[in-house]
Amino acid sequence: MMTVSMDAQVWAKEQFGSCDLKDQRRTNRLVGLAASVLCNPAGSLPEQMADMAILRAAYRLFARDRVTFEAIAGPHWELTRQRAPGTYLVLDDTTELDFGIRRGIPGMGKTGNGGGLGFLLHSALMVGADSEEIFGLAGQKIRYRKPTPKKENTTQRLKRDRESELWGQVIDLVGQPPEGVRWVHVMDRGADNFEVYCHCREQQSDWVVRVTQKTRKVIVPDGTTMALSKYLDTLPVAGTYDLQLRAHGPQPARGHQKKREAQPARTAKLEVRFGRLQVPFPTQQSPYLKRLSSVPIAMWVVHVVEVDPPKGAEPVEWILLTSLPVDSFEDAWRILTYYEKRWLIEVCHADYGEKDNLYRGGRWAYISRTCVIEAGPLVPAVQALGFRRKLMRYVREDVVPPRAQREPISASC
Ligand SMILES: [Mn+2]
Repeated sequence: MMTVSMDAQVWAKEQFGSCDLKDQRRTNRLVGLAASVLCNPAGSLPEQMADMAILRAAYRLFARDRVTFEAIAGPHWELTRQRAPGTYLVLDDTTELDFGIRRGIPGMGKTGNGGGLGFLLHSALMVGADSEEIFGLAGQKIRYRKPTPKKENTTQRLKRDRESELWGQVIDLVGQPPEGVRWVHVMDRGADNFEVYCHCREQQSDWVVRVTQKTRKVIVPDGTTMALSKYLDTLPVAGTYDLQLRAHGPQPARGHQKKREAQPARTAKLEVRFGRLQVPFPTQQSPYLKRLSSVPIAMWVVHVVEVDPPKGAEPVEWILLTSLPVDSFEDAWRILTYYEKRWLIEVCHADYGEKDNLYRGGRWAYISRTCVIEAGPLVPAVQALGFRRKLMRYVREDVVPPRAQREPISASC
């Protein structure tokens, strides 16, 4: 029989003790379950539960109608959002959880290139702006991918519900910051979408977003409209810095990341530029945009690009759009440090990936099939909360993930 430490029980009570599952006994069971999960966050559910009776009880709990993803994780999101005055980063990202095609779990959607079954999980992880402190998840949303219609025009596409709306939905779920608090949503290329900026504004939140299309049209300070790449060419160099890049093997294309050839380690010389611009209101509008006033949104752009990359190497380049004013190299530098924090959400999601074998462990076949099915979205919710501590340990013990190797070694302006 494994023992659950007092510390884990205190934590579990704080995070899950106020979950409204319409029966206090269910909440108590959930608290006990979460404490066990926390003691072995990397294990599968059968490994985390002390014995078969407790494991069966866990699956029975998950099978209840009232026990939903939101009901379990909601109080934790709420706790995360209660912050003292200051600036916090909200790192948003989507990951896929694949439960395998052979398990035949009904209600799941296609994952990967269509070869898996599972769902998309979009998470908002709240971290310190000037520290590596992790406060927890501020909101999450699950989406089951549906087949997209084969023949449709832009108008039809904008009318139906789209996967890209996940960003805005989670921004709305995280909501407006409390008095004296500033939230900066830090998002990757998947979020470079006018609707995302509108959601941030509606929630009185700031953003840093990596640009997808260099060719996107922008309105420059003198009022002319041009391609973003053209505008970047006109900006003066504000400063330079060196970046140590690790060697890496060949990487296949994944998500919105392109295929990469193997590269030896190198020191990249980077130039930093910044400027003001406006992103024009789209000509093709979704029903959501039609409700808003059709004015452009003023932002700043920070451009970092490697000069003289070695032959055959893809130059390092980041183009970031932000609502935060950038008037100096120091301001641009701060925006870069915000974007560099994204490795935290990537590690968080990689952790879910390991959970692919949630129900392996050899014993899951003993459990009634329905229970396993119902538990699908719930187990990751519980695991996610245990994850916060694991991540804090990574930070404390200085376990450096690949992305953090991109630390600047010197800067000048
Ligand atoms: Mn992403």
